[in-house]
Amino acid sequence: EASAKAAAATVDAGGLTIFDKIISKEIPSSIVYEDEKVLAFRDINPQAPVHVLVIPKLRDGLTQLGKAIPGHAEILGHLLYVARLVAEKEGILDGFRVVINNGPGACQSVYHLHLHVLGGRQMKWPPG
Ligand code: DGP
Repeated sequence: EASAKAAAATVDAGGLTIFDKIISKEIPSSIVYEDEKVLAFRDINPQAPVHVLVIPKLRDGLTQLGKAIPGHAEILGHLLYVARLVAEKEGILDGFRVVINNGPGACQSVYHLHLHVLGGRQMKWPPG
């Protein structure tokens, strides 16, 4: 399953992704938080009782964290702060994890930067 996902993971093609349709609301999602710069919505395939994705509305070349440049620092900081707001809203401030999968080697499947906010159960370490 995991290796199939890694094999199927597209390389960064730079084109539109499913998240563009979620941002435009063409595809419905369960929105947890939204402001002018970011959207947070529940993952369709949750890996924990709380599993929320936080994404920038404007991808701006930020298909993955490894492509970040100095001009992305502000939105990267905002995304991380919103992860904390989501954790508070979801009642998991005492135990949550923020994950960014970068590239095929980390099973990234959608090439629009996203933070996973996970919690609501005991998280194990090391992660898989
Ligand atoms: P990653 O493997 O880090 O690229 O995570 C991509 C996540 O996106 C994955 O956990 C499933 C989620 N996802 C993919 N398509 C959709 C969708 O259409 N709706 C929602 N809510 N989540 C999606």
